[in-house]
Parts: sequence; C-alpha cells; structure tokens
Amino acid sequence: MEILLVILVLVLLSIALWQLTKIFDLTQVGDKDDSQVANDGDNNTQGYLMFGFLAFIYIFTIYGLIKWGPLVLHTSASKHGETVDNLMNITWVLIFLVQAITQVLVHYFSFKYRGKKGNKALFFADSNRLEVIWSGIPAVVLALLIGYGLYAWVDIMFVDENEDTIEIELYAQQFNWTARYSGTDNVLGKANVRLIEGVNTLGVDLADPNAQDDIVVKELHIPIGKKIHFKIRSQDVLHSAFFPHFRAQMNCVPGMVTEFAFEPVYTTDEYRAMPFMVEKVKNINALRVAKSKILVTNGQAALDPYTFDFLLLCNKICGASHYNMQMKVIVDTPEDFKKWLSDKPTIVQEVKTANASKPVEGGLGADSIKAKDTAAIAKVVMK
Ligand SMILES: [Cu+2]
Repeated sequence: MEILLVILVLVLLSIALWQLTKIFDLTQVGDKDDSQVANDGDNNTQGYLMFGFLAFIYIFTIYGLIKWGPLVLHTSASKHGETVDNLMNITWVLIFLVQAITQVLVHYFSFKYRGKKGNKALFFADSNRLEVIWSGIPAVVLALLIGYGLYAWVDIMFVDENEDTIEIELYAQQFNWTARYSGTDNVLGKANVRLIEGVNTLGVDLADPNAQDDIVVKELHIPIGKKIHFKIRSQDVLHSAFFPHFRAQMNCVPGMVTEFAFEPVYTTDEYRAMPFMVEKVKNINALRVAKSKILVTNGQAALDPYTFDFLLLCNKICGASHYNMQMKVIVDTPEDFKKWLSDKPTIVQEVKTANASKPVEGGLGADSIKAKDTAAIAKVVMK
C-alpha cells in the first residue's frame, strides 16, 4: 500500500512538472526563439539530462543490490549446485562489466558530440577493424560461456547406471507431491495410471516383484552425501519439480518419466545453523511477531514461528492451487535416514491393510455394522 502511494505521488509530481513546463513555454510566446528546431541551449539541456539518467541507472542498481541482494538464494545445498552458482555468478559479473562500460561510453559520447551550431556530422560509412573487434570479442566470450554451460549441463545430467544411488520416484498431481522409495532392491516397481485404486494412489503394479518393497510417503527424507536419483511422473498436467536450495529443476510430464539426480551436502540441521540462515529466520520471525500483534488485536490467532525447511515446489503454473503445491524435504544423516525409513509400511502392506478393513460382502465387519446403524438411525429420524 505504502509503495502504491509513493508511486502515485511520483506520477502526480511528474504530471505537475510537465504541466508547469507547458505553462512556462506559453509564457515565453513572443520572446526570442520559439522555433521547433533544437538550439544549443536545448542540446546542452538534453546532454546534461543524459548524465542525470546515467546516474539514475547506477544509483538504482546499487540501491537494488543493497536492498534486494540478500533475498537471493544463498549457499547451495547440493554438490553440483556450486557449478550452477559459479555459472550464474560469472554471467552476472560479465553483464555488470559490459553494462557499466557500454553505458558510460554511450552517454559520454552522446554528450561530447551533442549538437552545436555550425558543427556538421561526419559521414562515416564503416570500419572493418571496428566491426571485427565488436563482433569478435562478444562471440569469443559467449562461446566460452556457452561451452562452460554445456559442460556443466552434461556433467549434472549424466547419471552413471552403475553409480551407487538411491532411487526415488516423485509423483506430481494437482496439487500435491508423493514420493515412492524403491526399497531394499533399489528398483522401483512398474506403475500405471490405470492401476490407481484406493490407497494405491500412484497406480503401482502390485504384481511386479520389484514393487514388493516399494514405500509410498508424503514427506521426502534423503541422506547426506549420497546421490539421489529421482524418477519423476505426473498424473494430470505439466508440473515442474523444483528444489531451489539444491539448484535442481525438472519438468513432470504426463505419460513419461523424467529424471534428475543430485547429492545433498548439508543436513537440514546443518543448513539451519548457518549464520546467514539464522539471520534470515530471525528477520522473518521479527516480521511475524509484528504481524501477530495486529492479528491478535483484531481477535485473530497469532502466526506460528517460522523454522527453515528445504522444499520441493512446483514451478509450472498448473492450476488454482499451484502456489501451494509443495513437499517438505528433510536431509538426514545416513543413520537417521535408515531409522526413518525402517518403520514405514510398504505399499503392498498398505493395500493389504486397507482391504482387510473393508466390509466383507454379506458379513458383519465393523464398518458394515456401523453403516447399518447409520441407516437405521436415518430411518428413525426420517419418521
Ligand atoms: Cu504443479
């Protein structure tokens, strides 16, 4: 709201200035020079205004870096993330350098050669040497940058079949994520959308030997120091599995399996204890405390304190609740990870348990008694 007001004030001020200049122009009617052709005075004004604009670009850039710089993602939590960050930082430095040099030159020469009475523009057809320089340097720099990018891409995306990884399936649907662990055999059982039924929400083929030890969960735990090989599916529309802290993203496409592999290098606890994160959480909680005070005075519940967690987000606008499509990711020590996974039932067990609690046809299972009672009560109420 505050920003909107500031923008409104600036817009109104500009309109006021514009109108004042018009009035000023009208008062000058009849005075010496009212020609539409720019004179030396006009050219000087435009020249100095250009320098003003140059100063604005730099002041705004520096202000933006100080004000919003800390909002960007900090330390990468995956091994390959360092390469991604490196590539990004090199690109930023290049952009800043080129922009800093070219903008100064453009504005300086525009000022230096601004129009002057009696000066005539020089007709300059072309210079092969200049063209080679300004085409050659960007070409070489871009080729190097793209080369490094391609090398990084191949290195990140290549997963050696013989590599010791943990295979996990990520299943996307509007608007949630489900994970399936491949169990002791480290091979995911087959799955098909036609097999979706009851608790088997991923359509796992329960007859497949590889599916017998598969475990389906709603919270993703992964161990530190081990490469995790994600196989990604989608049930309905295009989604995108986005792990911002791990610098990983892959599309989830209905009808096909996509992949991504990365190795976490910090546990959730280690990442939470990093000074930058402690500071960030402190700031967020200070904002929450301030907001809670307003909420409480309005008779609403206060906000819970914020604790950092890695997240898996959806990065494709996939529908109305897209913004809320996320799953908590917890990086454990290998021991904690094993302990966490050890007491999870397999999908086969889950289906068996669900079937066992179903009412047997004609029998008096707990559920069927309940259903009959409800029907009887309903009849009495109707009377
Ligand atoms: Cu989505």
